[in-house]
Amino acid sequence: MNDYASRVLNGLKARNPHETEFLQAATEMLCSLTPALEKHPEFEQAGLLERFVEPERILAFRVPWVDDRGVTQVNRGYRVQYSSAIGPYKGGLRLHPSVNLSILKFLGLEQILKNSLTGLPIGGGKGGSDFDPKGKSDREVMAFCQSFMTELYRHIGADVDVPAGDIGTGSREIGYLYGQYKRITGRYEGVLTGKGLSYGGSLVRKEATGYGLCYFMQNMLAANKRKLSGATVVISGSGNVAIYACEKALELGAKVVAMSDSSGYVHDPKGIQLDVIKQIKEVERGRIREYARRVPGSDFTEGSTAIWNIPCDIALPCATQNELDLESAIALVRGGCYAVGEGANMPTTLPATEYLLEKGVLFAPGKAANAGGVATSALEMTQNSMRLSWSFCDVDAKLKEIMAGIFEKAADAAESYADCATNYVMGANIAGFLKVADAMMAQGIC
Ligand code: NDP
Ligand code: 2IT
Repeated sequence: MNDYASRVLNGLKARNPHETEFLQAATEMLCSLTPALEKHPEFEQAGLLERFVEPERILAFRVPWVDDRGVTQVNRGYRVQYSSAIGPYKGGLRLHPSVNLSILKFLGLEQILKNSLTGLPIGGGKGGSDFDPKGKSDREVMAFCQSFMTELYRHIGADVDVPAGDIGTGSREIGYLYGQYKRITGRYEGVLTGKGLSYGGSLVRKEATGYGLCYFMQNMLAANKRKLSGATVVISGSGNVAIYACEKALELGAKVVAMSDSSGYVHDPKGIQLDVIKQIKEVERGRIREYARRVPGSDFTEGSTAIWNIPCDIALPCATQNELDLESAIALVRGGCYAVGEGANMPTTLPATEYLLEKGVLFAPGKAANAGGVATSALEMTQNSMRLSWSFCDVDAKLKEIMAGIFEKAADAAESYADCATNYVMGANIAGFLKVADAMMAQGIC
């Protein structure tokens, strides 16, 4: 890391000593940027990095709602409006008991670079709450969403800040949030993405992150004389990203042998039956252990991290941050894994990422590989502005093209700046950063 980046990182550590996830994401980014910073000494003069790592605005608010027993509950709501250098703030809302500012700032920082890589005009933001939708009735979820939006509506807008889904926020939550926004403001506009198809949603948005991940992997594997077809794949998680990564991987001829949720994983050596997973997870909102009860020959193991002990060619972590640690990376390499694609945001710890790169495992970083979701959100915004709905085929073709473009940007930047032409971590960070940096330089100190 060069002196400038290291001073900025030390400043962040001093100011945010307890924000471990945020410091982890900032460390990875700042380490990667050294060769680009050396080429652009003018960035230091303009305090560009100091401004880049500091969110433009952080909103924190109380979210009171009444549960089914008539008891008042209070959650914390947040929106981190990180960067509007290249477009309106854009990024998801996470609903999970672990949500805090460290997590939302790490996600927001990643989102700036990810959104830049899509090539579309979207800035970076993230938000959410420590509310846990798990085990809540539809009415409780609606009460929470309406209360959350009753504060958030004044800070967002189709050209200001456009939230979407993330962990715990799916089409049900987006529907309730959208209804409340419309009711308060009287405006029918593309203020949220991931909407239902009957009220302004885009075809392919539901599938986009998982499909996009597989498109990215296809590009990366092809460039390195490998392919998805015929590969054995392990996917962690069984939510939106994992399910559609599995669907596309199967369509492309891979065999998926394991999936998980936060309670454990199922291993099905004959190949995961995706219709059973969809029934349990999307329809019944159940637990993955149920799969082993329904599919003979499969088994369930308590605890999700041991999923990486299953031998595979390709690993797709699609659950949450830091789910793949050094021990898991060692197990993957031992099991013959030659490629890892991050469907989740920052699922791989720094030591695990370093180890995988060192061992020559092809590594697709999340901010590049999972950008298909937000890219399709931007396509949803475009359709909303145009008052048009594109066909599944049209949106899917655009998604494919965007993912190929992201791979090319990451690969070109790796080739120009990194010691190793397949260091897509460095490539993605530099390519994403330079576009935003250019816009910030053009717009003066702000
Ligand atoms: P979902 O809520 O649909 O699914 C999350 C999945 O991950 C569930 O299987 C969940 O299990 C598991 N999980 C969540 N938290 C933990 C945890 N602490 N430990 C172990 N497992 C956990 O979320 P998404 O699929 O939308 O998101 C998954 C990841 O992908 C996140 O990192 C998200 O930021 C990222 N992402 C999402 C995009 C999107 O468009 N949705 C776009 C780009 C990235 P359980 O049900 O037991 O909690
Ligand atoms: O992490 C992500 O990119 C998302 N959760 C999707 C954000 C979006 O605005 O579609």
